[in-house]
Amino acid sequence: ACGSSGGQSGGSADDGKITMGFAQVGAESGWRTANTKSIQEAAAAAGIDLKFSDAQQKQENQIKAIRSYIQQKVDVIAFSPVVETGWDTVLLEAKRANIPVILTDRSIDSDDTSLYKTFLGSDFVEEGRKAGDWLVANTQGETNVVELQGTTGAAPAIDRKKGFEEKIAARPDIKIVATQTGDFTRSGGKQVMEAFLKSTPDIDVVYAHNDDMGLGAIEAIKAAGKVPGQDIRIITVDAVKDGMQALANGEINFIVECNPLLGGQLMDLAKKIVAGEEVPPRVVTEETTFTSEQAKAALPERKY
Ligand code: GZL
Repeated sequence: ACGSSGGQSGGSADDGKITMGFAQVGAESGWRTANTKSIQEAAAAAGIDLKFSDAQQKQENQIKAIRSYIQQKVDVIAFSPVVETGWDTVLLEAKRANIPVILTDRSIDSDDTSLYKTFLGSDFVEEGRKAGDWLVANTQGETNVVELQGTTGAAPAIDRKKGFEEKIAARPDIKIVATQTGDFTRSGGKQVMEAFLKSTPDIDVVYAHNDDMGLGAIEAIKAAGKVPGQDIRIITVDAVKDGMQALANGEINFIVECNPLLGGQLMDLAKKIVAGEEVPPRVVTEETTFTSEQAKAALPERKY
């Protein structure tokens, strides 16, 4: 609609369609590509004109993309903040341009909650708790854990660590003996695991903040002549197809699902916001966990 459709935004679409600017983190993992596919398909299905950018996991690229959407006077901006901090300035510019913002997947730690209309995504602390609960229930005695952290400063990395540590605190014999970021990528997970295998004796368990780093760790463990899933057990988060296949094969022992299919809910929220309707400030994604047996059963109809 010309001018501001629904009175809520600076939208300038001339055909009555809502225009959304989406600033994606990157294409670093299987989860991310599934998330992107969900958003693009849902926009098409909802008749929303989507402008999309890939920031290659760089915050400055996301900020540039958001600024360009403001210049283009889109009706609504949505993005997944690569890290929690450093967004207030650009989100204030969006607010002054009267363009509503939706956070998806990852959140920000700003005190000013007027900078965005809602945050649609998983509870990452709960995901870490689920991983910790499984380990507490499935290990006895001294257990040395090495942790492959997600991107430094990213909400899922901070919170998955927090939830996991909260649960293993109950067991002093479970210790994180080494921890480092693998930046959510397969190559990052492999490189860090190679270093851990050289520097850290007696590794019992890998806790990887996503499947892709866990899959990289598997390559390093095999190259070191050990059996992943047996000599060194592996817990990951996401439950993308490649991770679920490794879980079904017994190379990964437990996966906490992190659902990337946020596209449909995002478009519904965007339509409501542009129409000037109220939306909840927080929408938590539905998700579960998988053992090896459950992965075998779920794989055939897994969408991503
Ligand atoms: C979680 C998402 C994380 C995934 C990773 O919602 O932000 O980023 O767990 C992805 O696979 O890179």
